[in-house]
Amino acid sequence: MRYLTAGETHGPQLTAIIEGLPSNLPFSAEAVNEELGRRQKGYGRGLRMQIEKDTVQVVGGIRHGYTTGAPVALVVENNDWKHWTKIMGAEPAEEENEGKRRILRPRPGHADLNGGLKYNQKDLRNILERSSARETTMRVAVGGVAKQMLAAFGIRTACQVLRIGEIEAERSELSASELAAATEESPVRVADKAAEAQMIAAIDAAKADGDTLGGIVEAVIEGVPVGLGSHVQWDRKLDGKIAQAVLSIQAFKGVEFGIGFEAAKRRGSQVHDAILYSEEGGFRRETNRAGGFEGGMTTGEPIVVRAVMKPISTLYKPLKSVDIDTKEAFSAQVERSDTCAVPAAAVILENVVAWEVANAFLDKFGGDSLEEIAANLASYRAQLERY
Ligand code: EPS
Repeated sequence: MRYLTAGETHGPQLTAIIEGLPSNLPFSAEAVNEELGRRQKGYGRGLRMQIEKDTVQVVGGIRHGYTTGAPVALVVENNDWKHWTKIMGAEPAEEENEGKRRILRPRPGHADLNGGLKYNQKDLRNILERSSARETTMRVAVGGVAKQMLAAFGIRTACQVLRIGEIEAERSELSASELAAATEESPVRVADKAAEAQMIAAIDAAKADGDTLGGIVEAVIEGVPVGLGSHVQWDRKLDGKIAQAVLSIQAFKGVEFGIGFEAAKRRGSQVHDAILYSEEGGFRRETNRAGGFEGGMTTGEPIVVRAVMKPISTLYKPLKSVDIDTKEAFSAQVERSDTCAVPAAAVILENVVAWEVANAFLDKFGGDSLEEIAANLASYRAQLERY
């Protein structure tokens, strides 16, 4: 499967086309909207989230609640567009609007300067409109479809925030469905109430200082069969594919699986997961420090992916920058933005990983219809039992 997204943050709409979904997959727009709503929540967002009420429109590939096998096309309209029609319209600019809201002072940390140089744009709006994390709306819409496919095969996903700035939350070891329930009502998407209050205070303090905060988020995927991905070729290793997808999320700077970077400090006996066997349960692991992967393949234990989001680069007290016209030193452009989007980042991570897992699932059990995939999965499970 593959998907593409299109659309600008202040354009009329965002669009995604998903190619390769099997037919007969139950599809609920409500379930996609739930994911979109989860992404919009979170303490620390700016005014934009009060303008947008992200709702998906299905404009291809679904009929009467099921996929047909045709490309699925999804649209989310930007409510903010009505304020930007003159500035962002596709038609030639009217004379009085020419150059209006031109952005000339690139924000350090954003795509502004590199993009302006690369695409030879003297209005950096032509870069920031597309590099904006508004695009993650469609990653989540696409993930919302992937999650429905995974759910049809008993695979569940969840996420949590583990750190915002200096404040660390205690990592919850709950199962995916319990974790989803425990974090859903938290404004910072943590199960740890003490950390929640401290995180909110840290966001308030950063906002008062005109500054921003990043953090660490985690996604958990449970019920994944052993053997998704492969050790035989570098680009078939599923942990590698997930890492690439995760680092493609706006502002994400690092990724780890299981105990991750902690493995560098420990001896091997404290890193690897002992193998156990029982008649009823087959093979399993005593621990899951590997985060569900060995040799680029799933072990059958939950996939545990963590990622670092850097603080948002649009600062109300901006860093030094240079005007691209005059080359004079100036403060960077101040644009309306968020203080902290880490709770939303957790939802984005969960959905981006869900897509990669759904894709690997189809690679292994591929078929054109849900029934064909179910038959392939059943035959693989029977093979595992005979092993
Ligand atoms: C973003 C800047 C802000 C965020 C936006 C991402 O938008 P605006 O400039 O319109 O206030 O709110 O995030 C979203 C719109 C969203 O849906 O998450 C940026 O520069 O990346």
